[in-house]
Amino acid sequence: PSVSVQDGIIEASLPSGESVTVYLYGATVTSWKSNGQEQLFMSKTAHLDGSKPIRGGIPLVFPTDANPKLCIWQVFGPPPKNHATSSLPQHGFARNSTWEFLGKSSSEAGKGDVAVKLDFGLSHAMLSEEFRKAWPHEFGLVYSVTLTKDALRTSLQVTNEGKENFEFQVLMHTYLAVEDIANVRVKNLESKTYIDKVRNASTHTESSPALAITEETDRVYQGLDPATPIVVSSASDDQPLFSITREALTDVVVWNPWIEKAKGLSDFGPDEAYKNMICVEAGSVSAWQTLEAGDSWEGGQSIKSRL
Ligand code: TA6
Repeated sequence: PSVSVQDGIIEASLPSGESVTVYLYGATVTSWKSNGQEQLFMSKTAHLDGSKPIRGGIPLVFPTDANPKLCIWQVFGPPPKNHATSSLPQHGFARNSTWEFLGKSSSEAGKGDVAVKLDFGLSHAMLSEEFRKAWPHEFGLVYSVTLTKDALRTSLQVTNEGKENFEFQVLMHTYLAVEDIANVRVKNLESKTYIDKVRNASTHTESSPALAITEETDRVYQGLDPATPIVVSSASDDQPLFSITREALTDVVVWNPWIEKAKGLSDFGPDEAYKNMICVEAGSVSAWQTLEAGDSWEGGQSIKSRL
């Protein structure tokens, strides 16, 4: 495998041609190419200069998914009293902080395949003054991005380096590239409970074995078995496009802004690009993970593409 580090951008590629690109800004995966194709969606008007979170790839949401300004707490239940995250920006600080590249390692991935793993770190001391004040807990994050021939894995290790417990949420806000959202179905959500953020955070049970996206969709599916793959498939030939398994993440958010919301997002472009993406986001967001002082937690996702 080869790895290059240039201007805060780390690129790794395998002899078989797959490649991944990660920006130190937010430790954001911005590109994953396999079978010669880009697998992740990136808005044409995304800010790649650190001026705002990157609209595409895999933004990392930590320590909270909620948006205190929109009083969205009712979606995930009221935070613990005077919760530290209530003055953070939407989706927390991880995706708009500059991480450090801890290094790379390659290993045998079995069947003669190799894997290349890129590690990124973020700690409390590295945060901006504003974020340090807003979230005063000593912590360490190690985010690992692992590329193999047929999968991309991202996993996050959270360590509480302080003297008190803290609560957190985590979400891997993955933008998957699709040719036409009208031809996309999401499988293995049937009979799962979800919170519908488009319908006033009401709770529903999924009735469809193959969910079609035909309007603005913003749903938090809860309590899923992480080992059961969420499959994004093509309706026309029922072929799987992506298969996502998780570890220790039991929620999955399905999001598509659709027409109006896409127009309303200044860094989502072109407007019609909602047709070329679907966010399937592995996370732990419907409750708060408590991490005791000195403890660590790890969770992640593995995405296979064009199986
Ligand atoms: O994960 C779904 C969601 O929270 C939506 O509610 C929408 O806000 C989307 O993420 C984009 O959020 P962002 O903060 O990246 O603009």
